[in-house]
Amino acid sequence: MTFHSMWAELRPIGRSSASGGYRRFAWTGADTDCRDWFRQQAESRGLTYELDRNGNQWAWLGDPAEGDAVVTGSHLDSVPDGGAFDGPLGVVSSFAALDELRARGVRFTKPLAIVNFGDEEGARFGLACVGSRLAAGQLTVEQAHRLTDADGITLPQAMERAGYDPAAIGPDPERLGRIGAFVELHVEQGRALDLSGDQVGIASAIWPHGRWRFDFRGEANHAGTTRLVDRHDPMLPYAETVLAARREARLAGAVATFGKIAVEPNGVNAIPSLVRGWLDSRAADQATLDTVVDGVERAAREYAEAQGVELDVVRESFTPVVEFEHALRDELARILGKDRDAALNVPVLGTGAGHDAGILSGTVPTAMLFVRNPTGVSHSPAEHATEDDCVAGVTALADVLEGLACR
Ligand code: HGY
Ligand code: MN
Ligand code: MN
Ligand code: MN
Repeated sequence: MTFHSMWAELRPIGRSSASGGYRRFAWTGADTDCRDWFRQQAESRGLTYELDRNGNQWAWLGDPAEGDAVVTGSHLDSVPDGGAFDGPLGVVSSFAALDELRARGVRFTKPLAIVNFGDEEGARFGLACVGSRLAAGQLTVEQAHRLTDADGITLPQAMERAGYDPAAIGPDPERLGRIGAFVELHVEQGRALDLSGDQVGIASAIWPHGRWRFDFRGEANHAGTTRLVDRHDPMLPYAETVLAARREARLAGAVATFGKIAVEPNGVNAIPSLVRGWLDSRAADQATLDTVVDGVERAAREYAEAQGVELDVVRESFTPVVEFEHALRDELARILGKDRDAALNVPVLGTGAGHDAGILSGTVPTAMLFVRNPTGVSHSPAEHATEDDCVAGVTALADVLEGLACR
């Protein structure tokens, strides 16, 4: 099966006909359809299909018990109205790269696996990389059981409703211990490759990033009869805090986004009692990230006080900086740079986007390959990569897998 035909098969799953964006949220019907697609791709290639205790899917060539496996893959879930490439490009490219290696007639000297990590985006339960965090022991079972979606459904309930047994979720050190290297191919979520004119690049690091919830509690009242001077309207300090986040990020050379809001009672003619806003902030280093978030919180408290509004700030998730292991990263550069002049000019680039590879990097040697995204747009239906660049990514991934698993 070619990259193109696999892509055509997967593409319609969970896609909105209105926007062209995706709604592949963890343990929903669209997620289950993607998982069925993954299993069908695995079994049609004679790979050994496995579902691990945390709902991550694995397709094995060779015996995992041998250890030192070379693993590739990514995720199939999406953000609300997300793009087609973020996640799925890595999974489809993994199967296509395996097909290419088989066509080359290579002899594998190590076990090889393709993985689909569950719930990478955290769109439903609010925490990114749930499947890989559970496996790596970075999310406890108790924390996982407390994850709840907007309808009050917990993660275990959602897993059960989707036909998965949540009883066994938890750390999977034995499985991760069998992995010698994990390489994730991902569409670039930025324009570095477009600007450098390269089709494929290698990741150097993932910026530290986190999510903070700002709860502004005011006083519900009638929008038509309450004098301005008598109001304790939480929408005002929230709005001023959004502007403060942009200001702090710009000053620090970082990024900060209020992309999600919940208002109670959320009535056109009612002054809100509660405005809940989520801040996503990321910076090239920890000190800068701290400066931005502290600055936003300080400003928010001043604005809230000025309106007689209470404020609670809760850090909901955080991922420290990930410096990908230099040895594996340089091995990829050597493999990919073989046809280039001595100065390996395969671009090496940092990213502000989080990935399962970042979660695993504390446990397993990990590396990432990026495929050019001509506009850099991601987490949007407009996300795009040309088929030519995608196929170049498949070839690069096949080269890397051959270099790592067929020595
Ligand atoms: O949020 C992220 O950076 C990733 O796409 N989950
Ligand atoms: Mn994403
Ligand atoms: Mn992703
Ligand atoms: Mn009324």
